Amino acid sequence: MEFKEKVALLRSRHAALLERENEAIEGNGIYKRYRYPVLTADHAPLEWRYDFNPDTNPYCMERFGIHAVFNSGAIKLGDRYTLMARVEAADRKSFFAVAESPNGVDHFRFRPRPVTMPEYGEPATNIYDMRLVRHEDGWIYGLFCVERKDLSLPGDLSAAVAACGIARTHDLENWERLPDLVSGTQQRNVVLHPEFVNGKYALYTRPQDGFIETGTKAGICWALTDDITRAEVQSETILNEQHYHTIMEAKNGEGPAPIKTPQGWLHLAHGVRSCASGLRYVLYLYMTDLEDPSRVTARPAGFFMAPEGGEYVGDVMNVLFSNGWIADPDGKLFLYYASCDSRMHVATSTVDRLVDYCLNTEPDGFRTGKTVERLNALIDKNLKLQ
Ligand code: M1P
Repeated sequence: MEFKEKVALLRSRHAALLERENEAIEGNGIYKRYRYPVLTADHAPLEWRYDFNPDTNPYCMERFGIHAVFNSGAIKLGDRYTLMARVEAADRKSFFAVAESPNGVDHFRFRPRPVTMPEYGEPATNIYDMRLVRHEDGWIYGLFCVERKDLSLPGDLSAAVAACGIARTHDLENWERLPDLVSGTQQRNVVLHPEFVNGKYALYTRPQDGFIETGTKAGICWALTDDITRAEVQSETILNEQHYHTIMEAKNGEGPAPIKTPQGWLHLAHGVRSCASGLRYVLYLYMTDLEDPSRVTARPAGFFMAPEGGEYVGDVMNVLFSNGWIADPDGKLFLYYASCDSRMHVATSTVDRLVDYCLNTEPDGFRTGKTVERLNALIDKNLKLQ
């Protein structure tokens, strides 16, 4: 095939993927999944992957491997549903790239270039999992994980340190990098609360004793900081803790920033447990008090979403992870989640439905007998209707 024909074929296949309409799948009444992922490595612009000069790339081969697109922050910018995707190159390095859609469920298209995130301090080995927050101070913040080699263990090639990077912007294009969060422990999954609390910036943190294990302060924590330009965790209180024989036995982490509802703050998080096939990541919801967001008011038992079908398969099997959702003014909710650190999906629902789910799902009783009691209560209720 001639070079020109090869390019034409690549372009038509890529256009067909970007133009493909998505289809909602009826589910459990709580949310609808969609047939196709909304963003994959194949959605990356062809100019990122090919050298289209026949003199320097006569075989028309890929010159830059894009491996995966996952764990995306989300925000509505004007009328565009906008994702801050974690794009992983074939060399395993992640970077951020913005993709936008007119309707939130398909036609996502990357902006022409990835984000060039300014460095802070020792340049990062890897950056990922941005949480986008429109804060009441007027800025859009991006909080993300910054990974650097653990220099205290020079003999261990995989030893790393995780910290929270902080940057702010108005357009997702031009970023002001602020100092990393100062914390006595490693941190991942740090999220900025969208409002001031007692005049301070409020953070959901996830302290960890090591790069993978969370250790002693086991759970999602709450911390206040006076100045986001010199953010520091001075004290952390546990907000949503891990628990034996639950979906968050091994660890958990806040998802995107919570959504304000009349009934309280609605939170999405991930829970992790160990099993024979490794770590299993599922999504769950909880709520906190409007006036005091450090107080949990609803804690539905179990997962809200777990991998299904093809979502089980990918780079890191058995993982659903979310760090982005968008609530429209009419209450429609777009929940963006990644499967297996490989690709991005959307599920739609409404804020009202998710609040209803939280307020009408009993908390975990931590014993099998309590689970059977819950089930019998529902059966009794239904039998009374007959
Ligand atoms: O591989 C699953 C996830 O593992 C980490 O999440 P956590 O810190 O909660 O264990 C992150 O590396 C995340 O990006 C990844 O999806």
